[in-house]
This record gives sequence, C-alpha cells and structure tokens, in this order.
Amino acid sequence: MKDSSSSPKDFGAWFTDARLGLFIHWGIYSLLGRGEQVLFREHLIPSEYCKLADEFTAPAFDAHEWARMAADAGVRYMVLTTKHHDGYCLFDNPDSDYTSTNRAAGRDFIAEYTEACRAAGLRVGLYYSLNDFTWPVMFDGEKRDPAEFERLIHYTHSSIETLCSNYGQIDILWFDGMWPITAEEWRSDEIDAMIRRLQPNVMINDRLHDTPAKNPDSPFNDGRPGYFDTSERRVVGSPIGRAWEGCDVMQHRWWGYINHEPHCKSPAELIFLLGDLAGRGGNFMPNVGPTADGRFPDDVKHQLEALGRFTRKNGEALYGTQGATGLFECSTVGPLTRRGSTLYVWVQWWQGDTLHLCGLANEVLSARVLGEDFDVQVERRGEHIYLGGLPTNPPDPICSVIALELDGEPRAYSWCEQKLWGSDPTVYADWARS
Ligand code: JFZ
Repeated sequence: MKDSSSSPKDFGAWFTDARLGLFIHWGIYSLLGRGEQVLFREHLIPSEYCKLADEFTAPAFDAHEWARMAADAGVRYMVLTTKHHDGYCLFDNPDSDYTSTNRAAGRDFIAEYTEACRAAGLRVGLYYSLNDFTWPVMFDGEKRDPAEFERLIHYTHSSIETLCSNYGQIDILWFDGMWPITAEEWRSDEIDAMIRRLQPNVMINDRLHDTPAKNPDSPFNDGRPGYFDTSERRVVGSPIGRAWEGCDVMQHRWWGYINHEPHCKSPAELIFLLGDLAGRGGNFMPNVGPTADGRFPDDVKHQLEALGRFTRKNGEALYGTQGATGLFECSTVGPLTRRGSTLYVWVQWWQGDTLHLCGLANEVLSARVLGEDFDVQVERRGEHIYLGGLPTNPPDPICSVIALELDGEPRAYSWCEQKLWGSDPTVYADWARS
C-alpha cells in the first residue's frame, strides 16, 4: 500500500482516512483468562507467573486468519501488543529470553502478524508498554539503584529499536505504560529521534511523551504531523485538525481474554461508537482479547461480521470523511460525517416515512439512503428540511445512512453554529417567541 505521507501536509492522512482499526491484546496472561493486568492486580508471584511462558504455545494462532477477519470487518489497521506490562515479548528480542521465540511457543508472533497484515492490505500497528514488571527497579526508582535503572532504560530503547528495525515498515507505534517513570527519565525524546530515523512515516500515539502541560516543547506537543491522541474508553475529542483515536474493549472491562464474559458490546453499541467518533473526526479502535491458543472468541467474530456488513454498505460515509456532528447540533437522529459537498446523516433513530432536519442552511440537491435503491423526496420549508418517500421502518436495524448532496460545503444557520446550550442564549429568543 503506497504511503500517502510523502509530504508533510499528507503525513498521516492515511490514518485519519482509515477511521477504523482493531486493537489486539494477546499474551501469556490469556492462559489465565482474567484479563491482561492479572499479574499486577491479583498480586501473583512474578517468578511463578513467568512460567506461563513455558505453557504458551498458541497452537491455533493463524495471523492470516486474524487479518482476514479484520479486513472483512472493514478494519484498515491493526495494533497488536508486542510486550505488555508483564514483560513477555511476542517478538524475537535479542535483549531478553522471556520471548515467544525463546520459550515454549518457539515462534516470532510479531513477524507472522506484520506479514499477515501487509498481505491483507492492512496497516501495521505495534503496541509497546514502556513499564515492565520484570524490572523491580521500575518501582524502586533511580535513586535506589542507578545502574540497574539505566539498564532498564537501555533495554527499553534497544527493544523499541529492534521493533523498528526488524519488522519492515511500521505504520503505528502505540506506546503505553509510562508510569511510574517520567518521559524525561525514559529519555522519550531520544526514543522519538531513534524512531524517526528508522521509521520516518510512523504515527506515534500520545503516551511516549509528557502532556503539553508538562512539556510543551516535546516533539509530540509542538503540533508537527505524525502523532495522534488516544482517548480510551471514553470519547474525548481533540481539536479539529489533530488526529485522534478512541479505543475501547469489545467485551466489558479488560483488554485481554476473559474466560467468562457475560457482557460483550452488541453490534449496535459498536456501530454507535463508530458513528459517534467519526462524527467528531476521530478513529475507532475496538479491542479483541484472543484465547491463549490463538483464536478470536465467537462473540468477537459475530461483532466483526456485523461491522463488516455495516462498513460494506456505508463505507462511503466513514472512510476519508471529516466529522460534522458539531456542524449543527440540532440533529436528533444521529451523528454526521461529511466529504466535500456531501453530508452523511447516520440515522440511528428512524423517524418513519419522513425525516425532519433543521439547522442546515444549504440547498439539498438530492438525497439517497446508502445501500438502498428507492427515491427520496426533498422538501424545504424555511429552515426545515423534510426527506420523504422513506419506508416506515428503518432499512437497517441498527443504523441507516442518508447521503445529502448539497450546493456546497455543509453550513449551518448562524443560530446553531455555536455549541448547543452555548454561550449566547439570545440566539434562541426569536424562536422562543414564535
Ligand atoms: C492501559 C493498560 O494498562 C491496559 O492494560 C490496556 O493495555 C490499555 C489499552 O492501556 O490502560 C490505560 C491507560 C491509560 C488510560 C486508561 C487505561 N487513560 O489514560 O485513561
């Protein structure tokens, strides 16, 4: 896939165009079925926990099957854990023997994963946790043992250099686990410079560097392209023009495999999250916690199949669009995305044979329901637009998208340009007197 970041203005354009990724948390913790943080939260004995590496053989792991299911779901990039907080490496790390190549599995899972992503036309993302529970000095702090602390920092730099050198083009580096060490102690700016030397076009998330408040001068915070914000399990949008991504679990709480998960997100919840994020100009990256033997749980397969049905029918309203929900917040039917003079209305709450919109100042030249072939009548009465000729019941049980071809870029009436319940209540006074 040609990299579109040939010039600074295009840097990372593929990322915001992609809109849908897939996060995968997989490791020896999957054997226990109690999530990815079980070692730390259940205070297991690390020297005992590490022996799981001699049971983790993943006989059913097939990276091409993972990539196929993701691509069929309409996913454009994947991010797989290369090492989580527990320190187990899913790649051939010459600085550690606690790896999938040196222990029972005897395989370089990251090599297989990156090759399968590219074969499926997916962008390659790698998650790396800076902190590592196999290094007690992480908790002691530098003062207790400066030499050991420096060895941890060197190990971290060297491991990231291995990932950036030995696995071809990497499109996303998703860092995590800065706590309890600071970006200055990790020497994050040196890590950044090394990454940019080896992978100049990679997108780096917001957990390698300090926040703008802590360090306004860091590469991440000076507005240069190649970075994105991560909003986790809550939708906190970033300023227009800043790449950002909301990630969330497809099950209920944990990112790693759970033996008995009574509440997996429904297809509707996932599609509503996708629309909410896309409508705000963000990406959505739902997460899978595969079983220890390497399979996606059946619930996840059903969720991915539902995402695939939706993206095949409505991809035009998702990929390469900009958020438009904030354009005029009086839409009661669902989020909005836009591309040029086309406005996409993601109708989550169907209104019947006529749909009413208010606040859009454009002339609507035509309207169509994506994936359907019936005609939609358009009528304007003052500030109100009525789309008629629709079926009484929604064409899609979860979300039906209506594309409005406009006389130009979508624009709102002045009274609804501000945020709803906005700063100037007088804009509503004439309406209240009508
Ligand atoms: C971290 C990990 O601890 C977790 O296991 C998982 O890998 C997740 C993707 O990342 O958890 C976080 C990190 C940051 C926030 C919340 C959970 N945060 O900033 O709100």
